Amino acid sequence: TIIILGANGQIGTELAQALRKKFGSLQVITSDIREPQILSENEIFEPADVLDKDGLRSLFLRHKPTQIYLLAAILSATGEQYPQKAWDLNMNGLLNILDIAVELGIKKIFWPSSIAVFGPHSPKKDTPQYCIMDPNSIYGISKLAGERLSEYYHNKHGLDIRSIRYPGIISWKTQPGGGTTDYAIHVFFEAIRTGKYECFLSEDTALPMMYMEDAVRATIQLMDAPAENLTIRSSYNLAGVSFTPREIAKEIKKILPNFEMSYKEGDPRQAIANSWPQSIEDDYARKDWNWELEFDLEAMAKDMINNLKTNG
Ligand code: VAH
Repeated sequence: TIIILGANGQIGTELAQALRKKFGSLQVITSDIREPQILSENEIFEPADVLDKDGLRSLFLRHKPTQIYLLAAILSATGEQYPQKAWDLNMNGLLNILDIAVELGIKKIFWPSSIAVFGPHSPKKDTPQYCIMDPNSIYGISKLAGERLSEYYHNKHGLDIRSIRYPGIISWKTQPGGGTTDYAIHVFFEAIRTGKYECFLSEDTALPMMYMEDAVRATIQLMDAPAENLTIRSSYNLAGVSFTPREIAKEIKKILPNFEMSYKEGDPRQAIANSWPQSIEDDYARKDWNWELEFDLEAMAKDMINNLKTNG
């Protein structure tokens, strides 16, 4: 079986659906500190706190998972409000899983990193896999430390842990919680709901993003890849598609001509965004596990708006 921790979040919700489809509902156990809003027949949920090591161990002993996805985390903007809590959850949650995975011999682990591992001295454009990394948000610092730990556990204990440095992820099924890239989702919801949006990032702030369908497909593809093909056990860069608020507004206007975007200055998320790359390179993911992006900005905007109109 597979256990997804932090399964009620933006990525967990859709990854759980995809994994249930691939392996069958009874093979996928979702877990979170909050109860899920809806649980369909045949879906198994177990409450768990990733900071409760004994609780995790007994959950794993009961279900004997072969794969674990650890998605419980505090994102960049919330992390700046509660740095201690973010460090504690992001670090100790990961350490608990790494230790129990080694102890119980769990076959494969997935843990997400982020482009937030880069910082002001990293190259801003086409940021390579290996370069100076000086993250200055507590979220980025915790992700970089987590990457080092993952590689360490792989080298030292042979743990098969796999990871992606996700760009900002855009989706319509579940709202994100507390990130800097959240504007690129809110803008769609507000465009449909009110026809306008006040953006908390400036119009020229370019950031790497990715549509959820691509993000889920990448995750499953990486988890399916033969271990011997993987040359990176810290975390793989994934480029996605880079754009600015101005560019996304223009794309939305093509479909919703009356849409209007305005900009609010002085939001603390701007400083976080300024410290991140504008675009990144993903040659290792392409080479090691044949990664290929499907959704560009235009395809993403079309699909978001269609889905929000019909299902939102
Ligand atoms: C955040 N969405 O904004 C996350 C993220 C690349 C960004 O990891 O905090």
